[in-house]
Amino acid sequence: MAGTTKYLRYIVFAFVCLVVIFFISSSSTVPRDFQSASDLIKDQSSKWRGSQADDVKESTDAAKKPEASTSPNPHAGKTGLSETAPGERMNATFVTLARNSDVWEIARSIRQVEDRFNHRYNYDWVFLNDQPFDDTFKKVTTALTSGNTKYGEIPKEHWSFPEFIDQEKAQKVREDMAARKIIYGDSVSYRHMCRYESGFFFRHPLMLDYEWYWRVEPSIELFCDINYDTFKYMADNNKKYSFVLSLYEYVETIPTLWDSVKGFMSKHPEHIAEGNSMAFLSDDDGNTYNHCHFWSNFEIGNLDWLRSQAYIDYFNHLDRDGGFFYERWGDAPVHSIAAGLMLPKEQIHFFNDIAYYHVPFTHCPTGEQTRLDLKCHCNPKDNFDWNGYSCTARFFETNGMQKPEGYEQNQ
Ligand SMILES: Nc1nc2c(ncn2[C@@H]2O[C@H](COP(=O)(O)OP(=O)(O)OP(=O)(O)O)[C@@H](O)[C@H]2O)c(=O)[nH]1
Ligand SMILES: [Mg+2]
Repeated sequence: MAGTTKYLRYIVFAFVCLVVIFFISSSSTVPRDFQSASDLIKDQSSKWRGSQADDVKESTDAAKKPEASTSPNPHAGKTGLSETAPGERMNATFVTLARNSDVWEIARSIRQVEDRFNHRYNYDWVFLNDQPFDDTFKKVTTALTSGNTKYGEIPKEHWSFPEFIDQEKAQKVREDMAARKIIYGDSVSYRHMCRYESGFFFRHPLMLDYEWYWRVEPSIELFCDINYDTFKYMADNNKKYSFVLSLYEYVETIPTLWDSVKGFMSKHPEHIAEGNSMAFLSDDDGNTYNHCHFWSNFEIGNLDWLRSQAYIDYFNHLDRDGGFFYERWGDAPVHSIAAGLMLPKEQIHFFNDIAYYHVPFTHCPTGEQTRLDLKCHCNPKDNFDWNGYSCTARFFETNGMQKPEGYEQNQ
């Protein structure tokens, strides 16, 4: 009898267990056919998905949640969680000239470029330096970029005094400029940098693989989403050079630059384009320079144009005249004058929709609807375009372009 009671107890206990298991499994929302935790996360997120257009935002949100990250890979999310833009890619790269000590400043720039644009396009990034890049620089920048990174050392002959430069004369200029407190006036490296950006970066072996470049400097900011391929825009619209900010050059740094340009124009009239932007550069049809230039810390441009015979002849002529060392010619006026004279004016593009900051100037798109559509976070009051020191109004006039809606309030 005692044995029967024991068996009965076992049967009742087993029955209660079965009832409990049944209730747990029928009230659970965990679908049994999921393969892994990531399937489960995907399913949960799809319940919140309203439309396809939300995909980018959603995956970004998921990336921010620590519980959604199951991978110990320090580069996790590099490509996996962002929506890649469909379509072909151009033969293009970002390019940055930097020192190892610029690492944290360039890190900020890269993060902004990736967040606002490149996480969808994954273009490559070429870094150039007159010294070897160190491991920290390479590690940090590779982790932040979504495309391939390449690191190049600049050949010595592109970062040193050419033999025709009189060293003593150059040194006296630096001392004089230091006494006159001209910014970077006493710096040798700044002069090598300006000359390199003017005449050599596009000829670096790593750059020879590409047709298009986008120059990025340390500590810049991008304030709006860029939802289209800017390189493809340039190609499709037959553009060769572009800018976001323009201004007047500091005249003390280029007293004889225009004389050298005039020498080039008379030696090589075949390189001067019909329908060029002389009216942007000069108020007296080329007799004098008005100092207007496109600010070259931002540039999207065509490398084949910079590698053309016309541009190389232009650079060599200027270089021989020695103003990179006997004055302090900047690559911004050098590039701008080249684009202004050797390209038909329609081939220079103003990117109103690329909102940009490099100390101390901001380009914030004129037009409220543009700023809202592109999720911009710049203050329109900071926009420099219609300020008296900007040359952008002149660019619009030269090109017969209508100034954007709302520009008057911005002056
Ligand atoms: N490798 C290397 N890069 C340099 C050197 N000097 C400047 N650069 C880089 O060249 C670019 C322009 O230099 P900047 O110091 O930003 O010059 P700038 O924009 O006229 O002046 P800032 O207002 O100080 O930004 C930046 O990308 C720098 O990182 C140098 O001596 N070596
Ligand atoms: Mg800079």
